[in-house]
Amino acid sequence: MTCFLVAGSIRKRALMAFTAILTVVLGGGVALSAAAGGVRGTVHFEGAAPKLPNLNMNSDPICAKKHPGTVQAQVLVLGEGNTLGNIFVQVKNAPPGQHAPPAEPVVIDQVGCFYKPRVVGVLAGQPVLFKNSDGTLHNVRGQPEANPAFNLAMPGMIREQTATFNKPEPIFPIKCDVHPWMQAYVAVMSHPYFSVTAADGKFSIEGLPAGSYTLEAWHERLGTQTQTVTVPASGNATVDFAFQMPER
Ligand SMILES: [Cu+2]
Repeated sequence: MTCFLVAGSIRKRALMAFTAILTVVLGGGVALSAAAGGVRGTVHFEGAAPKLPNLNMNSDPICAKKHPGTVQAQVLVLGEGNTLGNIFVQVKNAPPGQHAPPAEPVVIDQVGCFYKPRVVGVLAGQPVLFKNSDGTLHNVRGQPEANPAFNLAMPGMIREQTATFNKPEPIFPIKCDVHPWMQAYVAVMSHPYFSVTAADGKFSIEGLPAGSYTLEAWHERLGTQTQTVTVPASGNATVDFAFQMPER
């Protein structure tokens, strides 16, 4: 009887394992055929790069001490060959679908009296964790429109604060009233088809079914551009963007 139970149990477990494998194989297959491609590209700055102003952080000696040399404004982040960082790239006509927000927060640290990273995208309902690695007073003030405005005080001893934005909305600024040069940007998205460029200018948006999409690239000062791209049934489409100084 015991043997029968054990044998039955083993058979049952084997069956469950087989079902699990089948689910993974079939599930993976479905996922692969439904979301075969993506969009990749590089963003450049065209023309003579403007000289960025030096920041004076003497109003807070803790900040100033973290930058022994000169420290420049971070409005324009350029890489080798004038690739452009902090570009928020998103699909404007995202394929339909519900996207549960990840429990894992998007982290914005306050380091050297700058926000790192400066530009982030977050899914609606996904937490944003603000860290204070500086040991000095910051406050994190945001005035989104669809979501409630907020102002998180972060004295030196408060290392972490969390904010969650439940409604999608276009990118909005976050500021620190203590250090006026501190600025970050948060986009609250309804879908995960977005990417932010690092200094190398590269972006990558994965998991898109084949089709035609409008891509929007945003920069805090250089404006917004759109391009249409066709994602093939398998593989990636490539789209590059080039930003210039706006005409005054
Ligand atoms: Cu601050």
